[in-house]
Amino acid sequence: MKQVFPTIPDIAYEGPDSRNPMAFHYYDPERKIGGKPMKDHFRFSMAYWHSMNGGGVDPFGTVTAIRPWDHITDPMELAKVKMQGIFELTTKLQIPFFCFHDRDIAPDGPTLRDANRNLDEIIAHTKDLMKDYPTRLLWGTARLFFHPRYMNGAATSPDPAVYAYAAGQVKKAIEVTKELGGANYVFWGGREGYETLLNTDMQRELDNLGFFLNMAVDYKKKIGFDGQFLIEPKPMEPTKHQYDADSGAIWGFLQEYGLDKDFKLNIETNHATLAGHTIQHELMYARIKGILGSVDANQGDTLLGWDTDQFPTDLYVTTSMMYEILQNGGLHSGGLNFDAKLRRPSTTVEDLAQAHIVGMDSFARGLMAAQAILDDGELPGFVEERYRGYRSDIGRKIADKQTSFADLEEWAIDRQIDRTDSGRQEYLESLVNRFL
Ligand code: XLS
Ligand code: NI
Ligand code: NI
Repeated sequence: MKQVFPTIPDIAYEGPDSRNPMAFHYYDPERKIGGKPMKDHFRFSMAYWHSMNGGGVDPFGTVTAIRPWDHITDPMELAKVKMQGIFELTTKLQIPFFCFHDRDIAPDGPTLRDANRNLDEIIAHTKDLMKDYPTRLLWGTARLFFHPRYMNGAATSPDPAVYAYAAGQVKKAIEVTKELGGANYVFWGGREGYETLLNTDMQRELDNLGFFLNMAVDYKKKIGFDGQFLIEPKPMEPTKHQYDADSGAIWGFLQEYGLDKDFKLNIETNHATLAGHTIQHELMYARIKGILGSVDANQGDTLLGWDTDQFPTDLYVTTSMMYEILQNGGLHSGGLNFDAKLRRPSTTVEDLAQAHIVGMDSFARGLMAAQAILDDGELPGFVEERYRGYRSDIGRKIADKQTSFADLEEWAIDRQIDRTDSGRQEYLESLVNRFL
């Protein structure tokens, strides 16, 4: 088979002293950290939409990227070459998974039937590629935000015709995800929110969304798709407000609509930033509620207020992420999907490979640091000790819920209760820095 990226070599681990930009310096797939090979901690994935499409487009300018398929004009041929491209590039980079939206990978059509026919042709091609390459599907999803029909939302559209179309589109996307052996299926509510409350019936939109997701669960069970359903929080962009704003908002929503057993979360670093949280906050919240499913790994820019989807390079952030993921016992069916794109002036396929390399190396360093912090034990021990009061006496009663306002008042009324122990934040920050 003719290669799509003939200039990209197979990328291997060469160690921290190597100056080869086409090698891993920290990511050593088989090396065991905490008793588990690095590759199993991460389950890295490449995002089709950023790496094969996109190409540097922003609201002010068109494509800048130079790609081997630039001369191809036939949409089906183009789709097939790009699909081979992602299989080839992931294999060379030792990335075991990819992710896609239905309309990323195959041309749309005037009706859903036409679009489905195009999709089927590409799915057949993808199944053939799976025989030649080791790459597998981490998750599929439906693009419910691009076409003009979705300008007012999909499952929260005021127009039932759009709602019906979206249901049909998601049904098909779940089917093809199952056909490709996808480990998960993602719902990102790209326009499930509002631009203004002046025209919005919020209760109806939330109910419609809850029903939509319940129908998806029914259909998943009906066809026997055993992948994990995931919802991806994001507070805004493209709309002013999205209902799946953050982990906490989704947890409440899932419980109200009886969906909490059927969904976990796909948490994205830059979306946490937009929600005014750290990514560690979002991961920790999901972890303690038992709904940490998968991660869209990228990073934002603190000086830019939008979803810049940059490749992750911040070691402090990757360390905090792996600290949560390790305490979650790993990502299970999930993985670390590079939902990340090159900066507009980074135009070459070498840039694309090197962006993934630095992302993988950054997570390798984050993993090693996080495991060392856990092994050292002082940081988790500090947190444990901070709450020691709840192990005995009145604290024990509170922890066991064996008390009342009257009891607590009686206990407290004649004591002089003053400030508590120091939180020691600065010392703990120095402690973390020791492991970076
Ligand atoms: C956009 C989202 C999107 C989802 C998949 O901000 O991150 O790419 O991951 O629909
Ligand atoms: Ni994402
Ligand atoms: Ni995003």
